[in-house]
Parts: sequence; structure tokens; C-alpha cells
Amino acid sequence: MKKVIKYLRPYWVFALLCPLAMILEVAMDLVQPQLMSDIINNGILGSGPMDENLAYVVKTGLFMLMYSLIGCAGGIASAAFGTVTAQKLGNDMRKDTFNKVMHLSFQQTDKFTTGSLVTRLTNDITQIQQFVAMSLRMFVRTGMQFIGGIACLLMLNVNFGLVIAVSLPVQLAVVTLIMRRAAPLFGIVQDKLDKVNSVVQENVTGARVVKAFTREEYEIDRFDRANTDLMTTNLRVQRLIAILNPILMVVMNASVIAIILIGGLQVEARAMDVGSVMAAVTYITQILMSVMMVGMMFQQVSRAMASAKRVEEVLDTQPVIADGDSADSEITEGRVEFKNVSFSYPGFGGKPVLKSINLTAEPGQMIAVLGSTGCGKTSLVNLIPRFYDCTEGEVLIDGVNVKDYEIDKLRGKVGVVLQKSELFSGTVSENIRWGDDGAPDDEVHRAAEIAQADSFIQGFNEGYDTMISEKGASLSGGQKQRMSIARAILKKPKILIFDDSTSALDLSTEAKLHAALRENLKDVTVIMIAQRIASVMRADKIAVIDNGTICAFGTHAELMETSDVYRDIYYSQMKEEGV
Ligand code: TTP
Ligand code: MG
Repeated sequence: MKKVIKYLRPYWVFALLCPLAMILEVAMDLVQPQLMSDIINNGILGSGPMDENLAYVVKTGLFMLMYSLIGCAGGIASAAFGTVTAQKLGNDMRKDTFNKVMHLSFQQTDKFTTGSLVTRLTNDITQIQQFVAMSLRMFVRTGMQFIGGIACLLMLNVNFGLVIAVSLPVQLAVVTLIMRRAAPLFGIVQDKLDKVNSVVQENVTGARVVKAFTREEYEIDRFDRANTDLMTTNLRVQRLIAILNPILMVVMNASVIAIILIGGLQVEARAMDVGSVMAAVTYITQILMSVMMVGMMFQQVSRAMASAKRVEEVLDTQPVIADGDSADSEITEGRVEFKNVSFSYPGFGGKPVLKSINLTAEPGQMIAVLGSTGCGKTSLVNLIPRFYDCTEGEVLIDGVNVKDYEIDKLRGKVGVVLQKSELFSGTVSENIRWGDDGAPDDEVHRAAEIAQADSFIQGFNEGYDTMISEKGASLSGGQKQRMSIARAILKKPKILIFDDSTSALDLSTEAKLHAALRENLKDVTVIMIAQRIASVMRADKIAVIDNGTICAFGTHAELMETSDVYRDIYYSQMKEEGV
């Protein structure tokens, strides 16, 4: 909750005006019963001549109308100030939370889960907004109605105090009892909502796979379970809340009857007039209504507390991968060195995925990384742009530990073509310009030419202005790979990493790509992961990875001489291709 107050601070003027306007509304509400009592006593039941009585009714009635218009204006102003405060606060909070999410490292977003982050950013912040808007108005309203109501009631007749003395403790006890049971459920509701969001998010992004495997029924079932779970918890909360108001209404009605009874006796004894009894009925209703409001507010407070805790968890997370100290270190050459690097994923049972890796890539060299699936190739290259940090040893670029660079400077010089090509909805050139927003057209075309993408892009009806649908669904696998390569090249990196990024290209296109890279990116260090020997033969050096360690390192010719593993891969692949 401390954070909510911090976010409220910039809008303190609105936050203050809101309850002030509300005071006006409630004050007018408190005056009305008194005027009504006057109308009854001096107008309707007045002892004067008929037309005098009527004139009194009209005059006082006009006053009542005027007061209620003032009250209405106060109410509108209060609602407006409250809404502005809540919306602005929510907007700031959402911005900061999103910012935080963008800077979290992979392992942290993995821990929160995407679905939960979505709920926290949307639904949880909305809960907090609703709470702020309501509490700014209701705390004042309820307090004034409660205290003012009691004061006005006792002023009418102290005997009414008896009714308050009995009904108030009963109401408070009911509210406390029910809210204590409901409060812990609000957090659980949000967690269940996370699950629903996770299933939706996974299925919407993976719609193609779901259809390909005709898993619709299974997934609908999975969604059904999460959804029913959410409903059940919500129903448990609502059941509790549903019994709250009717019980309070019973107490209220009993209190009204008691007031009429006591009032009647007082009128009989000539200690009170009828109008005042009517006013007393209105006051007791206001007092007990305010207790009902407290019940509602408890509900909002517990909801908001649960949500605030969840949003604060995100805001308080410190990104584990943060900027290093040497702010002025720049990558100028692109020499990559792994020194005794070991790595294990958090939550992977501590089992090392990489063990004592030593590897050097000189500027301008093309180093290939070869190995069976799951041996740790992606994990190895992920350490260079610090998608993860190594657990032991160090990764150096130009002799400086990657942890010491500023993240933006480091990633700005390392181009990565991921194993899975991710494109975004937009035109071809917009997608390539992800590498560099401001690049002129001829640079974009040049990058596409090197990536062997220019020819197929020119073949599109609208060339570089062709729209690509979401996630690049309108392109073939090989086209997507080449677009991703063009995007990385446009960035003009010093180090360029291809994670199995040519797997969908035929051998001749791949050979052309290699030749173009050699010719155009002479001083760029290229690290190329591949499964096919044919893709790595032309590299300056080849590192063969087996089970998380480098088991052989050298040129194709050297490895054919010295490495059994390499020779095995070579002959098995050559056999497949019928050579
Ligand atoms: P990778 O490094 O992804 O293996 P790879 O790139 O060599 O495999 P492929 O050719 O199929 O792309 O994975 C090495 C091990 O690390 C594997 O057992 C899975 C595990 N792993 C995680 O636990 N978390 C992760 O985020 C990744 C990427 C891998
Ligand atoms: Mg991989």
C-alpha cells in the first residue's frame, strides 16, 4: 500500500478536492431531514391559516430543492476529481510496471509467468484504481454521515441513543465476521485469474500448433478447468458478500421500527413532534447505511491490498541482469573469449548445461558451433549478449567481462538471429528496421541483399512495403529466417550470432549467404550454430560440443583428422545425402 500512496502524491490537489466536494454533498444531505421535519410541523400540520401553511411548504420546499442542487454539484465534482486522480495514478503505475517488466531478465519473467504479468498489469491495477476512486469519496462520506447522523439524531431526542447502542455493535460484528472470511479469498481470485490468462495467452499465440495437433478439445477443456476454478472461488467470495447486505438490512429495518416506537411514545408524551420522528427515521437510515458502506469498503480495501501486493512484487524486483560499472567501455573489435565458463539454468536442478568452456573467437573470424540437439549450443551463445549470466568463469568481449558493459552498449554491438524467427506485424522494411530505426532505404536494401532476402522481397507485389501479418505468418520459414538475418545485419554489429538460423535454407542459398557475409562483413566476428556439416565446413574454426563441453576445436580438415565425433557426424550426414 505504501507504493499506492507514493503514486498518489503527484495528484494530491485532486485527491484533496475530491473529499472536499464530497463534504458539500453530505452536508446538504444532513440538512434535508431537518427541513422536511419543518415542512411537516409548520406547514402540513401547521396551526396557522391554510394559505400561510401552503406558502411555508412551497418556500421550504424551494430551499430543499436548492440544497439538493448544491449537493448534486458537490457530488459531480467529487466524482470527477476522484476519477481523474485514480486514472492518472493507474496510468503512472501501469507505465512503471511495464517498464519494469521490459527490463526483467528471462529467468525473472519465467518465474512470474506471462499470464500473471498480464493480470498484474491490467486487472490488478484496475482494482487499485477503483479502490482509490472509491476511498477518496467514501471515507469522507461514510465518516460524516456516521458522526453527523448520530449527532443530529441525538439532538432530536437523546432516547434514540438506545437504538444506536444496540444496532451499531450488531452491524459491526456482522461486517467484521464476514469480511474476515472473505479477505483472504481476494488474493486467491487474482491467482486464479492468472491461470486463465496463461491458458488464453498460450493458446492464442500457439493457435497454429493447437490446430495442427487437433488439440482444440483438450485445450478447451484445460481452459474450462481454469475458468471454472476462477468461478468457484469468485462464487465463494460472492456468497459471503451476498449474505452481508440482507442481514444489515434486517438490522436497519428493526432499528427504524424501534425509532418509530420510541418516537411515538415521545409524541404521546408531548416531548417531540411528528416531523422530528420522520427526520429521526432518515438519520438512523443514514447512520446504518454508512456502516453498510464500511462493509463495501472493507471489500474494496482487501481486494486492493491483494492487488497492490502483486503489483509491488513486480515493481520491487531488481533485474538480476543490470548495467555494469565500466560505463565508457565500448566494443570496438569484437573478440569473444569464454574462460572456464560453466552454466546452469536456475530451477534446472542445478545440473550444469555447460561445463568449463574455453573458446576464443578473433575479430573477423567465423566460428561454427556444431553438436547434437540439446547439447547446449543456444545456452552457450545466450551468454554473450547476457540473456543469462554464466554461473562460473567469465565471458569477455575485447578483454572486458560482459557483466561490466552497459547492457544497451553490449547488446547494441551484438546482433543475434534467434533460433526461432520472431517478426512483427508491419511492413517488410519496418521489420528490418528493427535493427536500426533511422537507417536509409539503401542500407535496408543492402542488408537484405547480404541476407539473400532482397530477391524474394522484390518479388512481392509491393516490395519492401508489403505488409507482414502478425508473427510473420505470411512468410515461409526460410523467408522469415532471412528477414531476421537482414534485421541483425542492419544493426551493424561487431559480433553476429546465428543460432541455427539457416536451417530452413537450401544449401546453395546458404552458400551464397556465407559468401556475402565473408565479403561484406569482413571485420565482424560471426558465431554460427548449425546442425549440418555442410553449413559449417567453410568456417575458420569449428567447435564441436558434446554434452555441455567442447570436445573438439579446429578447421574442417583438422577435425577430420583428429576428432572421432566430428568424423562420425560427417559420415552419417554424407550418407544421408547419398554421397
Ligand atoms: P540448449 O542450449 O537450448 O540446446 P541446443 O541449442 O544445443 O539444442 P537445439 O539444437 O535443439 O537448439 O539446451 C540445453 C539444455 O538446457 C537442454 O537440456 C534444455 C535446457 N534449457 C533450459 O533448461 N532452459 C532454457 O531456457 C533453455 C534454452 C534450455
Ligand atoms: Mg538451440
